[in-house]
Amino acid sequence: MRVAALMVAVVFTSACASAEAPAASTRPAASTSARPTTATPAATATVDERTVLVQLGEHFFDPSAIKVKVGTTVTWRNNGQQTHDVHAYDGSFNSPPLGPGNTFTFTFTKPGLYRYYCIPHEGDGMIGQVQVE
Ligand SMILES: [Cu+2]
Repeated sequence: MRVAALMVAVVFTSACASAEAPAASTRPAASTSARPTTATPAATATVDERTVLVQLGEHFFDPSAIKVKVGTTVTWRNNGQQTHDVHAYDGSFNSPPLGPGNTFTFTFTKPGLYRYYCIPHEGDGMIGQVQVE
């Protein structure tokens, strides 16, 4: 079920990227190189890509734990029906409230373990972490 949701997330992201291409451009809108790549839903997914997608749902982050290299940009996308947000416990990053379909991105420039949570749903276990190496 979650795999299907992840695939949907990638499709949505691609469609979004195309829709945001400059209208005046005469070039084909085929720039898929920056498309976020989803990680396998392991306990801690190790990802080599420069851009990683984490989806938000009710009430979880998926994948909830990822391991990335310094310089990686993580995009959180709310694929749920409720409003969620993304806040680092150490204050490294704070998203505004994210309605359904909205995204938040942050580029990790320093190694470390970044634990984060969703303010309304922290009590429901909506927490995650990014290990940056
Ligand atoms: Cu939430």
